[in-house]
Amino acid sequence: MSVATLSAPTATPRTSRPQADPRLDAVREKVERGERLSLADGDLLFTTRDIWTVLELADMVRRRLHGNAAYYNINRHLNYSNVCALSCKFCDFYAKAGEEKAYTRDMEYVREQARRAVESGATEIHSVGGLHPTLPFSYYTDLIATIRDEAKRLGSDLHVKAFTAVEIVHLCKIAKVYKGASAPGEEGRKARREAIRFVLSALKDAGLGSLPGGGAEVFDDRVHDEAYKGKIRSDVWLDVHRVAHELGLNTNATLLYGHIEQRHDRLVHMDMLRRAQDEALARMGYRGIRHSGFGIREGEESGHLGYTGAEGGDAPEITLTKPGTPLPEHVAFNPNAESRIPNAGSAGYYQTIIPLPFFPDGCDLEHLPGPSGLENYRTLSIARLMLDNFPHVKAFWIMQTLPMAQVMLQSGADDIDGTVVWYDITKVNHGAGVGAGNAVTNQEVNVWTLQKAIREAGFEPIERDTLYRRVIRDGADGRIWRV
Ligand code: V47
Repeated sequence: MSVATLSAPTATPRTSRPQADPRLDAVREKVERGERLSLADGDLLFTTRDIWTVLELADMVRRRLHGNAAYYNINRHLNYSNVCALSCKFCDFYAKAGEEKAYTRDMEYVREQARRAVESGATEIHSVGGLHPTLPFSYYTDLIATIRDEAKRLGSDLHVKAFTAVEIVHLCKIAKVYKGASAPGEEGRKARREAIRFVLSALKDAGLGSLPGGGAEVFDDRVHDEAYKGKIRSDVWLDVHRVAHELGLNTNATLLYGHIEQRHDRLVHMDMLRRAQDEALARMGYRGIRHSGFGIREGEESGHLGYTGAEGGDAPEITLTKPGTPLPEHVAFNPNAESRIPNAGSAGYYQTIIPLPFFPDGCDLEHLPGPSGLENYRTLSIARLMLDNFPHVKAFWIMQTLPMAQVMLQSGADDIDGTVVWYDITKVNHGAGVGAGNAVTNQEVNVWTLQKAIREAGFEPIERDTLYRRVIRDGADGRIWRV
């Protein structure tokens, strides 16, 4: 048999797997056309036994957006304090002041971490903590300024991605600017946004570069009241990110799943995020269409978008998954490249969705099993399919594990986060290895391991900075970098 005969495409029959679900054909057509999926489509993707098609469709979208690239970064997590006024049921991180495990880092410690980060070639410090009841507002601006200053002193730069939306609202209270924010209706909302703007502006002046995606959990009031009562609700979380975008800061978003929420709650969460992103992209100058269809319809103005999660307004849909649609980061740093997107770079947006599987160990919901591996694959793939206007999907390897993250790169994810080093929020049990059976926070992998994992999964590893710009390393030891 000749080689030509071997490779010649014949009638290309579609593989018929035993579980193939013909109900997914309509979803496939929408994905192929780049059309926005409905919540009903999402329900089907969650309940079908044809998991392979779910993964395959997510891979199709992922490759359309990112081709063969898979991103990682060199970063360091810095948890500045675990002391927290809240006691969320899913959380094993928090401590009460005076408890043995409670800690709060001083500026000397912060400076030392920044120095180590620079020495390891890091481009980012990701810093979050509990809602500390007594630290003054100046602690938080000092924390950012100290990191930035130390990096500068060492002739380098560190992007500071810090404070979840929950912490930002706490800082509004610490800074005593949140009065009036609990007033009902528009008056309260206005006061809240002003308070958030005050705090974010001060943090930005100190050197804050972006907001991480934490604290979102699941945007559902029942789940909120049962598992994290006392935390901000979805409307406030979305408001913090909205104001950050207005100030030109990019942000991320998370979804904490696999505890007491329903699968449909995850879809509603995704829908609220993509509608908030419709708004953010419109602010940048992307134009969208109303309701069905996709992409940029020539001549149609996005106009004013009233939507926020709480107001339930009606923003035009803006998807990024149509072939040829430029990703925000591709125009944000090159404003001349795309005159169609006039405010790119001056307004922020959601960069990545990070589905976080619930870890039961040690928390008040410890009796729950946590999500299975298959559920993790499915949820991440569905996030890729539903969030058609999020440029990136991160398989946070710390929580997903590196082997699972490799498969996720083939089924929706394009990013696996970074070298991390210390991570205190969820710990790992290394059995007989590092930590000798105890849960530990030192969860570092080196760059070589990350690159190898990506290559093994069939992708080209691309080092990115926090804003998804390609990092170029100069010098013999590779510690000097630029974008
Ligand atoms: O908000 C807490 C979650 C989040 C548990 O923006 C838990 O790039 C699972 O937001 N089981 C913090 N999850 C982490 C986070 C994050 C991580 C990596 C990258 C980025 C980014 C953001 O961790 C919290 C909460 O949702 N969390 N406890 C738990 N037991």
